Amino acid sequence: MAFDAAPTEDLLERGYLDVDIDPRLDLFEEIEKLKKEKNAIILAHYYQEPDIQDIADYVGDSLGLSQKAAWTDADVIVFAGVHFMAETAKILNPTRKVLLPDLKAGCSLADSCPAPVFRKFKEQYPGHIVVSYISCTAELKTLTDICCTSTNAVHIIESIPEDQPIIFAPDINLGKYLQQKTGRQMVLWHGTCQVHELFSHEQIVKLKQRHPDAHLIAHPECEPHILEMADFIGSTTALLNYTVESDAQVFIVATESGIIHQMRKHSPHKTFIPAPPDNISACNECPHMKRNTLEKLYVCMKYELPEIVLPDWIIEQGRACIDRMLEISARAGL
Ligand code: CIZ
Repeated sequence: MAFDAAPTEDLLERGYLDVDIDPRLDLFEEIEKLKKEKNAIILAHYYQEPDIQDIADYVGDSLGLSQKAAWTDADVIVFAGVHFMAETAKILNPTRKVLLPDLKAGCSLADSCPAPVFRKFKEQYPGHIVVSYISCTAELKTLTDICCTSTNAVHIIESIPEDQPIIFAPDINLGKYLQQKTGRQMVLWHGTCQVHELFSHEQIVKLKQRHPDAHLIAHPECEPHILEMADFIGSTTALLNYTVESDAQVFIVATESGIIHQMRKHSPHKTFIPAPPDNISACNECPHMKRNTLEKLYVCMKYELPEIVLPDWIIEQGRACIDRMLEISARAGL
């Protein structure tokens, strides 16, 4: 069999190149070689599998990843994350080639807010400005005034004059959390993330009984009844920092379980327990994030496919809301 033969499968149908890889290859070494050869940078989200996090040049949340994508001078940005994140990198740095190992790595939250439907929704609220969580499509960003991530969302809402009405999209749980934190009433779009809405209140209570000293740490995309129980609520970066700084030794982690890889690396002597999902769901892993594998990463870098290509109008009109977010974040020292 010829390994590494030129890709023949229909990329669009599969979402990735289907190539037989020589099993004798050390993919870590090969990927390092490709990075140098192509002047490529690998940006990986905290929810990626451990091998991908370990080979990445930068691992972080959407804010950090956007900042890196905007400022990099690499010729190729390899985005190990989901589709909207790679689109954001392309919008911020359109002259670079942006690759995503699997084009079908989507996002349930982004899918919950289709731009044409949102446009009609927005028309019902004249005079409102739109704040969108970065977990939305590039097209939705063209209908957005300011983007936010969970790291900077409170700062973004607080930067808006108090008498200015706001529509917040697409995550209803994050929206409710922000209303509570900032005291601002907002018109909320009813979208959710499939991972953060499956945690089981009952199972977490049982787990807390078994580990009475454990701290429950939760992402604000979780449902309010989970957040009410939490000892700490924050973005992935904030959760990671909390586990480093806290005196607690055991943490129940209510977000996608990929972040636990970094938590263990930063605090090898502490214990991290993924918050249990309901009885129907098998685990709290994002099926989209986990579509990317080390093999797909290697093939994608070798053939420089699949590539993120966006129409010029999306890049032009989608950029302003991300730039505003980055400006407000910089002012807040984030
Ligand atoms: O914005 C992100 O990166 C996500 C999905 C979570 C977080 O809080 O960092």
